[in-house]
Order: sequence, then C-alpha cells, then structure tokens
Amino acid sequence: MKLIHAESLPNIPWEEPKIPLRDSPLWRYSENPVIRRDLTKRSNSIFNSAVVPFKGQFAGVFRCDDTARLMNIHAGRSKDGFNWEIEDEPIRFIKTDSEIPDSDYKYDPRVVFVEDRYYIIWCNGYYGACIGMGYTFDFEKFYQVENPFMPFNRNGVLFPRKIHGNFAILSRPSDSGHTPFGDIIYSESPDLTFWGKHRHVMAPTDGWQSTKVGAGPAPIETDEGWLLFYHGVLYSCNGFVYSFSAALLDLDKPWKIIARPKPYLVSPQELYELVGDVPNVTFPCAALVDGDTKRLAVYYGCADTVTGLVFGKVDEIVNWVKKNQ
Ligand code: BMA
Repeated sequence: MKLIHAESLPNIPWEEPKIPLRDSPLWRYSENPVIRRDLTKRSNSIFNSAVVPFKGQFAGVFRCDDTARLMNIHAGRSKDGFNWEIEDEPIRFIKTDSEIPDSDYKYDPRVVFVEDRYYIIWCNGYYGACIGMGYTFDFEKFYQVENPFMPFNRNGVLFPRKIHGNFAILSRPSDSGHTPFGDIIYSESPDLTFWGKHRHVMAPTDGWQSTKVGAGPAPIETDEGWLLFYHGVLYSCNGFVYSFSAALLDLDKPWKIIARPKPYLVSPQELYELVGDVPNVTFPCAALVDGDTKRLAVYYGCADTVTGLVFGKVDEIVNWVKKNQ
C-alpha cells in the first residue's frame, strides 16, 4: 500500500502501544484526554476539533463550547501536537462578500489543505444546522465564503485535492434536531459556491452504524483508494452511541465503496468517552499522517467534553478494513 501526496511528518505526535492490541489496529494515547475541557478561559468543553501540520509545527481549529454552553470555533497552535495553546476568543471571520449571512453558532470543524490554503468546514447555524466554509493562509486571518449547502446538513468534509477538476466534499443531509437518520453524500463544485453532481456514498447498515453515518477527517489518499474515517451511530435505550471506523472509497469515483468493515475501530470504552456532557461519544475530526513511515494519529472528540488521540499505521488499517468486511 502506498500513500499518495503525503508529506513527511517526522514529528507526528506518536506513542508505541503500551499493551498488546486486541482486534483493532488503533491504540489510545496513554495520557488521554490530550486536550482537557478547560484549556481556554471560558471553555466548558473542547472536542470534535481539527489539527493540521503547519510550518514544522501544528495548528488547528477547535470546537469550544463556553460556559454559557454556546458553540464556537477557536484557533490554536502546538509545537508537538500534544500540548496546545488555544485562543480564548472565537475566530472572527472576514466575510468575502458582505451578504454572507452571520452564523448563529459554529461547531465540529474540519481543516483541509487544498492547493494553496487551509479550508475550514464546520456545522454552521443558519436557520438550523448547515455547512459553513472559510479559509486561512496563516491561522491568524480567517475568511468566510458562501455556505456550500442549504439547511439542514452536517459533517462537511472537503477532499484534499480536486477530483475531475472540481472541489469535492462529503456531507450528511440531516434535520433540525438530533437527526435519527443520516447518509454520506458526495458533491463537486468548480468554484466553492455552486455545488452539484451529488452522489450517494454510504447509508447506515446495522449494529454500531445502524442509525446514521458521517465523514470524519479529510480522506487520506492511498493507491488502494481514499481511506475515510467515519463515525457511525447506534440508538440504544440510553440514547445515541457514537463509534468510528474506516472505509476505502474509489479514487476516481469516491461515491463507490471498495471496502467497508462490519466492526468499529474505536467505540466509547474509556471513562472520558463514556462520561461527559453527552455520554458514549467517540467522534473523529482530524488525522495526521507521516508520509515516510505511514504512522497515523487521529484526534477525536470524547463524550462532547474533551479531545482524545489514537495512533495506528495506515498499512495495518487498510488491511484490517479489507479483512473485516
Ligand atoms: C452531533 C454533533 C456532534 C456531537 C454528537 C454527539 O449531532 O452535535 O458535535 O459530538 O452529536 O453528541
């Protein structure tokens, strides 16, 4: 298996497994949660957040719900991917067109480098949940562009390169509430304003992914297909349970699934994943990959309260996905 377009990341946050792995090729960071809930002055919780390599170090956009329980996204920096400094104030986007509507709230950001800049995609409050989008070159100034989709939609995730000459995105049409359904849809745009060529990618099936599914971090390009980490939701007598796994999508037609496993890779099992503002949630939003060693680190929200890290090797994950269908 080869990674395509993957840069060297020798300083990827990393820890070898401390206990033998059971049946998943991912292991948790022994000092999880890597990001605590109270890292900014007024944060109630910091979770479902996105990080990228930036100038030899790391930068990110973080979902910080404040002590009024209002949801917003904040910029942050880290030298090592473990220790983060997150701005106390939310990002103030500069509108690229004065008619771009204000956001009632922002949450669940993803950050993806495409061509010359870092795009930020988030769940944007505009008459309910829809997808918001912006970009930055430096993590200091942030610009907002048009909302790609009308309400209601969540989990917008841009591909890291154009496909068929167009920007490509995954999203999950939803309702205005907590949405007891949800499929992943693929769309393309020539200009990041007008979106079309919508294709159905993935529906819920059974077990841990029986209620809804949604894209997680930006897909990772390999010669075996796009490796897509995605969350799946099960509805139990105690509410929703969020686990995650990974699938392989066709490189040229990403709406075609090459391999999709039956089991989850990670489900809520540790106390910080089981207990919090929303119990039983593991929700991945970002992945770092070292192109040389194929080491991978995934950041995921835990119980809507803190952020965790899991590690793995891309080869082993791709093999596991193919073996466990
Ligand atoms: C979703 C979003 C996520 C959250 C999840 C579980 O609808 O709000 O931010 O992690 O629910 O509560």
